[in-house]
Amino acid sequence: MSRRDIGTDDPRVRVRPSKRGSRPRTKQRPRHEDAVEGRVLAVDRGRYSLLMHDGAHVTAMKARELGRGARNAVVVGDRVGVVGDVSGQPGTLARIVRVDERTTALRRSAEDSEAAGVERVIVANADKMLIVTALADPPPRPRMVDRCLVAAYDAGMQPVLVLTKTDLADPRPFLEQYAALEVPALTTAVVGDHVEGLAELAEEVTGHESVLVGHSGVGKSTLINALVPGADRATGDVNVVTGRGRHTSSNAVALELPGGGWVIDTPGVRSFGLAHVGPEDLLRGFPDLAEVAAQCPRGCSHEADSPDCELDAWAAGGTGGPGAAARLESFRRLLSARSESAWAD
Ligand SMILES: Nc1nc2c(ncn2[C@@H]2O[C@H](COP(=O)(O)OP(=O)(O)OP(=O)(O)O)[C@@H](O)[C@H]2O)c(=O)[nH]1
Ligand SMILES: [Mg+2]
Ligand SMILES: [Zn+2]
Repeated sequence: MSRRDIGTDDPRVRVRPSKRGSRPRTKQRPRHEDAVEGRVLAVDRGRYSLLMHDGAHVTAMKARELGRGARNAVVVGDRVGVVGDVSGQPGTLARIVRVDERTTALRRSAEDSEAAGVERVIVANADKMLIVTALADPPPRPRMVDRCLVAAYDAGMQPVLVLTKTDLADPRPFLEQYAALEVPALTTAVVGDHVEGLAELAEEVTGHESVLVGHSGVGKSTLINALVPGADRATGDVNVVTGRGRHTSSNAVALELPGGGWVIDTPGVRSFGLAHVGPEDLLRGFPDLAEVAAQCPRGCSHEADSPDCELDAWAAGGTGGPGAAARLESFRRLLSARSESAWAD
């Protein structure tokens, strides 16, 4: 078929029904029916570490036919079809020929110069996002937490707040800011060679696929090492001058939990571009508000100054119940965190 523009009236053209509807991506290639199933555990300079269905660890490259660029990226957590040498013997290289439909996709959009606006999937198929925040060293940055929450709701993941280093500061003031969001919250502290709160954390993640996100130095890899014996992820000091971590982890890695399920360690993020998230995407994380917002005037952005936003009547008129005002305020805080500069932290 030629590449000419055949126009949207042509029945062969499927108009994208919505951004959301177009998200899952399947690249079925019938001629690769012999492809075997694998899971992407790590990506390093064009080499993919895979765990195959039969337990073999295989290194693979991406077939050229899958395309290049951010839109065609194969990422940690992806389920893929692989052909070629899947023995896993040293020196062998298999080929990824298919990426299965994703259940979730954690995205961020680039905000710097030339790549600005390009949205990039960083982790696929995780169902929980552990937003890891240190209570001190580095100090908590609520705007970053808000931005992670937006990303989680947009991706369709269950967010969980994990407050680390409770040996250094009291978690209560921080937790109060998030009470209205009803996000589960856990606290941890490393005391000697023991992690307090580990049992609760293990319970939260067992049987799930969870991605840990947060600034450098908050203790993500420390928690992964505690959860997965033998994970041996490097951990690093927090710089005494800048109070920031040193970006010890440089790539995302999926690790299997002893009790079942997976955790994905990620490098510390400085920013979380959310230019791709609209008000309706965020509402997915607020089913109670979404129901009310469905009655809003067309195109309502649900912001504090939106004329005739139904959410205002709901929160002020008592129909939403006692917690409604606080919940609306939290929703709008996240809504505004979305458009703020990612570098505000
Ligand atoms: N006091 C205290 N220190 C902790 C705790 N958890 C982790 N740390 C220390 O914080 C530093 C950073 O921990 P990492 O686990 O490397 O942090 P990370 O989030 O993986 O950082 P990046 O890989 O750079 O993103 C290390 O020196 C840890 O020992 C805690 O609960 N209390
Ligand atoms: Mg790390
Ligand atoms: Zn509205």
